[in-house]
Amino acid sequence: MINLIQKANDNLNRIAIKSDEISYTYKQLLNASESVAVDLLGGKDDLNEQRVAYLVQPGFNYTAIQWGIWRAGGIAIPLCVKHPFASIKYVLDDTSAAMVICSSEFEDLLSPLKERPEIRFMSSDGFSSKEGNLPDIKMERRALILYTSGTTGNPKGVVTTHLNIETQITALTTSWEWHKDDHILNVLPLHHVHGIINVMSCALWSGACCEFLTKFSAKKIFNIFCQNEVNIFMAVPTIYFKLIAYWKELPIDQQQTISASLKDFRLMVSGSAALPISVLEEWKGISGHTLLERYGMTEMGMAISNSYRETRMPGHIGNPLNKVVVRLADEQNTEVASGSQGEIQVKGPNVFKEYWGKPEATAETFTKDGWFKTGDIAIYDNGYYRILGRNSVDIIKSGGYKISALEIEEVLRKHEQIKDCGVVGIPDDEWGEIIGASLILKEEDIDLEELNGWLKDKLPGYKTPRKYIFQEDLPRNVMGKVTKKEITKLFLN
Ligand code: MLC
Ligand code: AMP
Repeated sequence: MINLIQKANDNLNRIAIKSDEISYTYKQLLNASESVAVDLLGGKDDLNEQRVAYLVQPGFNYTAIQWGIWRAGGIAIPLCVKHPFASIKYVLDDTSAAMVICSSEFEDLLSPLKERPEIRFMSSDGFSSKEGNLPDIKMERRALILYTSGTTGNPKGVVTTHLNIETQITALTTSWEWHKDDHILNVLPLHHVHGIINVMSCALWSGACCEFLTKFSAKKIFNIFCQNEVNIFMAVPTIYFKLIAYWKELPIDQQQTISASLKDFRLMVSGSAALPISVLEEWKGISGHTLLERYGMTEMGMAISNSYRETRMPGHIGNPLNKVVVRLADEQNTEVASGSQGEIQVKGPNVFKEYWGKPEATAETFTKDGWFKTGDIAIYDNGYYRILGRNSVDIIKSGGYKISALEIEEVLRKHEQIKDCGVVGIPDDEWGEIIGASLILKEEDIDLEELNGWLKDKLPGYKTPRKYIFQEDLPRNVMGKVTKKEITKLFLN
């Protein structure tokens, strides 16, 4: 049996999940996930890695469905609750999903797919209590597909096995000393590793409680903190920025109440994007905590982390986690001399198996001797790794989401008034980067409100350009290649 699920038997009467103000025990989670598994199996012995996608808000049902898919032998594909139909359809087509589970709020969105005979639709509310025989799942089997943007246009499905996931979880539960009495608040989306692995699965592995807030709200987060149950929090830098901004506007007595609650936390973590030192310092002033910054990626979970007990070095990401081997390499994939900068390359049982259905892309992302090439450039500096940037200008990180400039350009070029375009990330204090698009128009004018409306059903909000400029032609180098840095400069002027 999958160890993460097996371990729940040690904690049957403890609270596993709190969502919508209801608490659920590990026993309820085991029972509910068994009912899901039996329904999905529908009399078969094993789903044998059939892909099962689910579109459900974070909470008890989400977790029961994910565990149910795993217990039935399927591969779980969490869909993003903020995605428009086109992005969801892309994932279902790319994975040839056999089943889709969705909650009633998303039924209308998915209704065009219901005519497809090859997909079985199930309601997330429709799992009646059932018991049955479940297959024995080997740890080497595929467990999860998460979609991530890369340097090629469309997002790729990152496949991890149960062993990859368990390694990713235990690296964090040991390093950050998770225990049964921990209580974490999840405010992150559950189609990415930050929410799924670092928050939810680490809590469940530890017999701890994971509380869910489905929609980000600084006010609600602080209200929950002030109930003095939560003792761990993890978020992207943008969320800390937003919490700081909200706190600053509060009357002094409320600020003091919040700060007093925060002081009792055991651990506060930031990751998914570079943590500005100004945010780290302001948060320390409010909470008394030096945020623990760590570094990871969908393809490998967390790889490098500052220490739980020792000094946390601002502006640095720390040292490799348990079982993760890290090196810095040059463009020929040769390890660089100590003190030089290079691409972070990683080996270990935490590293993913493959990009779904893309053997060439998988092969390209590993060196001949098996190192995973992250694309992130770093230096080893005074005993800690420090990120310097990325080796591609076409990857943007906004609000902790990884976004491909090329994917947005492909969509923009389909607009009838746009002849060409160049999309870049513009540095931004709140979002890390915001998306800027330089447009070359066929006609003289374009209605930007109309353009943004047109984009709405093609791209999720976080992939939508926030700033536009107009040019006669895109800046190019002597080889004719668009020079993105020149476009970025125009936005900064
Ligand atoms: C939203 N808005 C943006 C934006 N996203 N503006 C600029 N850039 C963006 N990226 C605007 C909207 O237009 C809207 O504006 C307002 O912000 C609120 O929009 P929303 O959609 O309701 O956003 P909100 O729910 O507040 O989301 C903000 C957030 C979210 C920070 C909570 O971006 C988020 O959950 N980020 C986390 C992503 C994550 O988990 N990444 C981990 C990947 S895994 P208006 O004007 O209408 O108010 C990974 C590996 C690792 O990276 O190491 O962890
Ligand atoms: P994703 O593909 O969404 O999993 O995002 C992974 C990317 O997020 C990494 O390749 C890094 O570029 C970035 N990232 C994650 N953590 C950090 C961090 N602490 N500092 C800087 N960048 C980070």
